[in-house]
Amino acid sequence: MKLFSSVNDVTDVQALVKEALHLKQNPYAHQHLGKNKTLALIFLNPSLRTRMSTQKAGLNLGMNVMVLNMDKEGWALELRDGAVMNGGTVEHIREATAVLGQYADIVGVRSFPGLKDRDADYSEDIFNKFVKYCGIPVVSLESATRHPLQSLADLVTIEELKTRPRPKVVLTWAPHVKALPQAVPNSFAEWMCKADVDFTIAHPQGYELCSDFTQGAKITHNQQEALADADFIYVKNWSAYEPYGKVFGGYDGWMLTNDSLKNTNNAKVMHCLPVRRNLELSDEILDGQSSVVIHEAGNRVWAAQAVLKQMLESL
Ligand code: SN0
Repeated sequence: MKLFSSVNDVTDVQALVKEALHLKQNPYAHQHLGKNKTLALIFLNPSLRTRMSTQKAGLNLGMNVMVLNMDKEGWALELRDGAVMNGGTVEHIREATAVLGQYADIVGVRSFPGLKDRDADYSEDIFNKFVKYCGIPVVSLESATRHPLQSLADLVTIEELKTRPRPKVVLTWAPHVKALPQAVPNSFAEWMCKADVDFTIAHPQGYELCSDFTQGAKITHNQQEALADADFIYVKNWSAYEPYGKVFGGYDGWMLTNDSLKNTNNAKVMHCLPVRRNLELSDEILDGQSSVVIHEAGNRVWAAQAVLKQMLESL
C-alpha cells in the first residue's frame, strides 16, 4: 500500500481488519519490517489518540518515529500556488513536504478542513499537495473529509464485540457548541457501507452528509426509531454540508442517555473522542456499562499498525 487516505485505498477491507486483530495478539512479531525505516508524523491540528497510537504502531513495527506539530513548531506554511509570499507565511508547502520526503520513508499528515470553502475542503487540497510533493507513501491522520485510521479502528472494534453475524450499526448526530468537520462521520459511513453490517444514519433535518459517502445507508431524522434493536451506536457531531459548515440550534435532545438505549439490542456506545461530556454524551453513558470508547481508542494502535505494516511491505 502506497497511500492510505480512504477505504478505497484498501484492496481487502476484511483482511485488513483481520490483520489488525492478529497484530493485537502479536504486537512485536514484525519488528524486522521497520528496522532502519523512519515514520514522520506531521500535525497541522491538535491530536491525542492519532498521534500516540500511530507512534506506538510504528515503534511496535521497529520503526524510528518523528513527530512535528507543524502548526505550532514549524514555519508558517503557504498553501496557495502562485502566492507572492510577502505576508506572514514563511515556507511553501511544496518545499516543506519535499524536504520531509528526504528524511522519512513513510509520512502521516493531519489537516482539518477550514469549513468555509467547501470545494477547497472536498478537493482535499492540502492532503493532496502532501501526497504530490513528498514523494513517499502517505497515511492520512485525518484530512478535510475523512479519518480512515479512526474508521478502521471502529470496524475492528465492531468485529471484535459483535454478538451476531450482521450487527445493526447506527451513526447518530449529537449536539455540540462548535462547527465540527464531517470527516469522522463521512469516513465511518464510507467504511460501514463496505462492511457486513446493517447500517443506519440518524440526524436532524439539515445535517445531511454528502451522498458520496452514504451510498447504501438507511437515513432517518428519527433517532429513537433508528436506535431500535441497534447493536452499536456511533455518536458524533458534525456541521452541515449544505449550507457548508453551518450549525442549527435546538437539537439538545439528541444527546444519548440511558433512556435512549432501552429499545436497543444491549447496544454498545462508540465515539472517536475527544467527547464533550453532558453535551454530546451524558456522564451516565460514558461511565456506564454500554460505553466502549476506551476499548475503541485502544484499537487505534492495531488499526495504524496494520496499515503501516502493509506500507512497509510495499516499500
Ligand atoms: C475533531 C473532529 O473531526 O470532529 C477530531 C475528532 C478525532 N474533533 C474536534 O475537533 C473536537 C473539538 C472540540 O472542541 O470539541
